[in-house]
Amino acid sequence: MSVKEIPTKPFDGQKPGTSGLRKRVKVFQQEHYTENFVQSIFDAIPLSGSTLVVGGDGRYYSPEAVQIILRIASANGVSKLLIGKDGILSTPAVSNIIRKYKANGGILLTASHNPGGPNADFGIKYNVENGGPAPENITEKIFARTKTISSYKVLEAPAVDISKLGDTTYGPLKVTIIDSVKDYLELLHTIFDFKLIKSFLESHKTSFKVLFDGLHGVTGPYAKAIILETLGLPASSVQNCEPSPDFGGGHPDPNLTYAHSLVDAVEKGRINFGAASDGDGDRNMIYGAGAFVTPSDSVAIIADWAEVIPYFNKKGGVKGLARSMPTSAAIDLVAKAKGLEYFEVPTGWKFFGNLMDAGRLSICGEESFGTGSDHIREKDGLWAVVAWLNIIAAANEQDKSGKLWGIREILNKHYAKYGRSFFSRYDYEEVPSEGAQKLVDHVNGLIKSSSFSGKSYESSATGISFTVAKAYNFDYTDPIDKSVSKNQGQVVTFSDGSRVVWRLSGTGSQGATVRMYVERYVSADAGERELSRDTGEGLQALIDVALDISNLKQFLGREQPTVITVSIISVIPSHELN
Ligand code: G16
Repeated sequence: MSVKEIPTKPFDGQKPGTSGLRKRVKVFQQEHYTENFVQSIFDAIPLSGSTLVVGGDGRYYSPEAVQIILRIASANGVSKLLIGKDGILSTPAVSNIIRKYKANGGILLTASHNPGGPNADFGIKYNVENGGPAPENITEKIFARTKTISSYKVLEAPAVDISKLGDTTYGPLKVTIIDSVKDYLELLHTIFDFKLIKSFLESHKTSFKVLFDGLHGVTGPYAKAIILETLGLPASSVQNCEPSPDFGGGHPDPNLTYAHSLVDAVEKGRINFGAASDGDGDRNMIYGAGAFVTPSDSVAIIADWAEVIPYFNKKGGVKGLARSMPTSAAIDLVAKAKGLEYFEVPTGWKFFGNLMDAGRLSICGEESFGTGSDHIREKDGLWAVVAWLNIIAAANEQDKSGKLWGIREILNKHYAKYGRSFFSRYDYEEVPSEGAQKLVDHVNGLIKSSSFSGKSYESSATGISFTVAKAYNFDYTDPIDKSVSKNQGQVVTFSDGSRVVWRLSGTGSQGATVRMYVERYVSADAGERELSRDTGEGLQALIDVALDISNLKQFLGREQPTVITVSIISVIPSHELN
């Protein structure tokens, strides 16, 4: 076996986005394209002699990419690769394995919730030794290298069989093919009260139904191990749990638009507890019949109930809480009530890592269906699902009246205590980049204008008006390493405390995706009627005003968003759902 140096030329646009480099499969399949990016990782970070974890969501082009990494890693002096069987590892599983086996980092092959298949998306992400996504200073180094690369090194050798567990060598490189599920399952057992959850589910066999939808992503085998084998639920409690390279032709994004297989089944079967995860298993959606939990509420509720989750007690209690900037402030209220430190970081899980490593952050979340804790350094879809089951089981154990506690009861209790942040996100996917830039420029113009603050805007449909309080670009200084991230979203706040944010997504693979986030807080004393309004109703006036201020429809040429994240609460109490 010999090492060969292959000449190449830089490709434009190999800049990692919010979470890695994501492009169409056809882009990655170009000669030298994937090799250039992988070699740039090895050039940018000193990885000779290191141990790395490799795995991903099994999407189309993953097997080829694993072999490319094997060839380049061996030629660049990496000493060991831990590879998930068949190249499969969920994103949280990779984070756990990096930490558990003290690896130096990992390469994740995923475009997360983006669709897969020959005409869809692929992605490569580098994670560092704490198990989290590489921070910006490292992704910038990788990007800089992609712009100057002139050759890459490969080991000339036949492909490695990654379908068999065990050890092998590849030139000087040691390779271990590992079980994709085992370590992750062991981790969850150290976190949750599975005994309590199991006993609750057993004693409510007929009155509390559970359904998990894997959306044909990577979580299928993990979910079966947890929901069927560990919790003993019937096979009908999981669906779409066979991972497929094109996610069964679907869009593996757990929201109300793309996870309709879950929504339909939950509504049809009046399922009390439904949940879905995305392609690579780091996102989650919690949805019971008639009760959708916004991700912003979900993390706040998990934080509020944290003491029923054994992990946090073992760690001496919750240290601090955090959310990404566009996420609603629901979790801030929990932090204040509990006297905990809390943080607002830019969008991107990587921004939570330093705070966790410093022991200042235990639970955090993002409106983009990401929820997690410091048990690893990625968000964790199945962790959130089991956390909710743990909370529901504990709520039922605490209430001796015989009332059945489900998602809706937990939500209502939370709103009655903390008030409710009505929250919605409008996504305009794959719009022309020029239009998106015009919108950004226009809002920047308003931010700079001295007459913007104090100006009132009226929603013509409702007659309700909002007065601008503040307008700014969100900049962030990391409290630990003091690194600065500028222009992380444009924010307008109003005199009643409502807020609108515009941001360009960093995870799209084509054109631009504009996100508009709207939030309106209603305090607990507004009463049940106000607090249980449908989100559309609660937010319509603010949405009208946000569209008006940004001139969005005109700049993007879109009447309607591609996806709307809303929350709905029906009038059906969960004890009447069976
Ligand atoms: C990634 C990041 C998240 C971020 C999300 C959305 O998630 O890990 O932290 O919130 O993208 O980012 P954007 O709004 O820029 O599209 P994932 O699940 O795609 O890896």
